Amino acid sequence: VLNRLATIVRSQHVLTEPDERAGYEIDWTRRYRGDALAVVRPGSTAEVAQVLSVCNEGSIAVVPQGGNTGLVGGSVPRPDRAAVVLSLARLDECSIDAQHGEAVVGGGVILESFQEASRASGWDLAVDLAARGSCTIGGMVATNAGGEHVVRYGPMAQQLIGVEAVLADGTVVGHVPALRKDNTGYHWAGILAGSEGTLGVVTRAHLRLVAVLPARVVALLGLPDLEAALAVTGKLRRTLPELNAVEVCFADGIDLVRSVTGMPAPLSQRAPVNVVVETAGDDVDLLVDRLGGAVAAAGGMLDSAIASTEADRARLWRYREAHTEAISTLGVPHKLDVSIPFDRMLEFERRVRALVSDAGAQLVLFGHLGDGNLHVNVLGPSADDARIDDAVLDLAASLGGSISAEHGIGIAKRSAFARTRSTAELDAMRAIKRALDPRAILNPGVLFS
Ligand code: FAD
Ligand code: 2HG
Ligand code: ZN
Repeated sequence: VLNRLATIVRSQHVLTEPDERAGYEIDWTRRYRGDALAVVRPGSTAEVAQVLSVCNEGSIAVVPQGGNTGLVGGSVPRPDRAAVVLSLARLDECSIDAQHGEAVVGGGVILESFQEASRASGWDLAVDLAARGSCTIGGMVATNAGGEHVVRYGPMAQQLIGVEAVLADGTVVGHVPALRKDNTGYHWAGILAGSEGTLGVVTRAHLRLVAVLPARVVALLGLPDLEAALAVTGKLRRTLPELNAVEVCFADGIDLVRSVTGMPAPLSQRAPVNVVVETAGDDVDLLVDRLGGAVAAAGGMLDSAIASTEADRARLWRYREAHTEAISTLGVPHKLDVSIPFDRMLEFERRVRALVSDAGAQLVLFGHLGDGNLHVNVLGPSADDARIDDAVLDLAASLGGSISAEHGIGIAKRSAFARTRSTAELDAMRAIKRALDPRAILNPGVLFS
């Protein structure tokens, strides 16, 4: 099989030596790891199709991998089943339609490279996240990535005009370029967004872009507690249509980021809760006035800082964006990305703190407050001890929340899947999986055991 794969992609793109494979076999968190039979790096949709056809014939498991920044263990082989890692990094072509604000982008294009190209032509992808230097457009489609601007523009699924993908047997589906309006049967983009590499390999995406907004303003608000932060968030959402992000982090998280980065304190006093707010529009002075006015009118702040230059904005964002990397310096975190209804958020915060403290573990909480999405990071329990994961996900589900807001199920959360999806829904999902991948070669073990 490896010889046949080498004929398709050329032998230099079939990596079999342990040191060549190593980086593809362990995930970003270092919690998940498995052996790859080989890493195969196709350079076109046709090559992906031929590779899958060969693997399907031999019932060989295939793990699609983009930037390997996923946080639920879905992008690396499972310990119980060796697999071919299909790296899509070479699918790096991109064409931008600067007149109409659309782009056809290869699945392996790195978000940051795409941002540079599209911004130079006056357009931007509405989804942005701190892993931008490594995550790929294909991975973002496959995980339906959320990120920092969901509050304004929605997640990746909402940016898709069309998707081209290769099914398990090598069949290519989806029209790319696609049409803005096309109601002819099932929408492949909708089916593939969030499918986590279990239904098809995303080879190209046709993206809807948004106009670059030349002016941006960021504020960091220091608040006494989460209740005050939620109250301010509601007021800002009502009064500022230009609201681009509403993110939250807590004093201990800021302390950790400061200890890792050496950054100074962001505000004159250490605030228990910190909210990062961004607005974007045409006129920076107007944005400063409007955000400043809205913050003053909202009240309840211990202190605040506002930034309009690029360097100052980046500095305020860093207190929030550096959380993930800073947490990893403390050990291998248990990452639980949950959505909570706004009216249960305070109860969730109180109970999750008690849960983690009772387990003798360390909690770092932060997230996308405007979307009701909290990132619960727990340090202490060993990587294979899932008790704290189960307890936190149970709590989220019992409050009407979701066990995954934006990172997906992967292998990390499959045992909790049934907590928020009915048996009928799971059966329907399995039926779709069986129809498109009858030999279960695509990312087996992800979503379903
Ligand atoms: P990978 O990690 O390679 O793969 C992720 C999943 O998609 C796997 O199941 C894989 O099999 C599948 N896959 C990858 N490429 C393809 C393809 N072409 N076709 C089919 N399946 C494929 N996520 C958010 O939603 N919001 C955030 O704000 C956010 N911030 C992050 C910040 C940091 C510092 C880090 C490390 C991660 C963050 N993430 C965030 C998680 C991660 O970046 C996203 O899930 C991202 O979309 C993964 O892209 P990737 O190319 O790295 O995919
Ligand atoms: C973010 O919002 C990412 O920064 C990562 O989704 C979350 O590290 C995490 O738990
Ligand atoms: Zn996030």
